[in-house]
Amino acid sequence: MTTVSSTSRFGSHISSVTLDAAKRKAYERDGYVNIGTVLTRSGIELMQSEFKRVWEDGHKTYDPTVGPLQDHLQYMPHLAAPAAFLRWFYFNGPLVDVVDSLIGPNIKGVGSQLSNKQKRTALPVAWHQDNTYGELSPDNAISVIVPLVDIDEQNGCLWMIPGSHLEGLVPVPGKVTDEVKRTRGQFDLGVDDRRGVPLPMRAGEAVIFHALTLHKSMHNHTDEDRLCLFMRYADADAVEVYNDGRPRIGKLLRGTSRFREVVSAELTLD
Ligand SMILES: O=C(O)CCC(=O)C(=O)O
Repeated sequence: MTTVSSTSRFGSHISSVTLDAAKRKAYERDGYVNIGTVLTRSGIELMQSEFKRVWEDGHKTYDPTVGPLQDHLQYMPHLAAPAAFLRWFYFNGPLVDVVDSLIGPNIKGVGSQLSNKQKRTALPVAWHQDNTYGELSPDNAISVIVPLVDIDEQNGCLWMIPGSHLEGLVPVPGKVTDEVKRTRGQFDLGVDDRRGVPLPMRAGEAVIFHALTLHKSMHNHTDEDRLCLFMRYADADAVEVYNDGRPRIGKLLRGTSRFREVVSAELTLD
């Protein structure tokens, strides 16, 4: 069992989470589990305001004709000055201990995004595994989504296929190059839609899911933007399969790495 608490300057904005035996079992069985509330009300509000500021800054040249991967996902700019809580939460927040207890003790941050499924958008994100895009090895990386508003089927919550992480990587029809991501962005993996279950969540909760868990999200039919944080953590030695096995560069959050470039990555970021 892992219990997390914080006495940092952001302590009043986060909630302790416990990965008890039941949640661990659910994660191992289903490939995902809602671990409960990680942001307090004040934390949600602070995060929403940082999210919106960074989002607006990054979308000055917003192009609604691009695919959903560009339309509603924006790489989280760790370096963005006005996003101190966002950055702290990703690097030092309660999720790091949870990940540590599942894949630790050596962990790095390997990607983070702001996910804004904008009001009345007609752009779903198709079934995929997070290892579909940018495959990492070992394949035990953990993705986390924290909604900053309540999410359900009306505004485009996640859908999951329980147990799909046990079935391996679904082959994609072609190489996932940056150009493919930019132009088509998504693949039809031939997934049986009937296996999917919706995952409604309350603002401030966190769902963790495995790199091989099939998931998707549908339209936002409401008049409010659907804001979620997306964060991904991996073993500190994880390498990029699609890139000749080179190490994925990301900030070392726990333990050590055999790759010097990981040990020295983003050292100045708190
Ligand atoms: O934000 C969403 O709706 C889905 C995001 C997602 O599936 C992902 O980033 O892997």
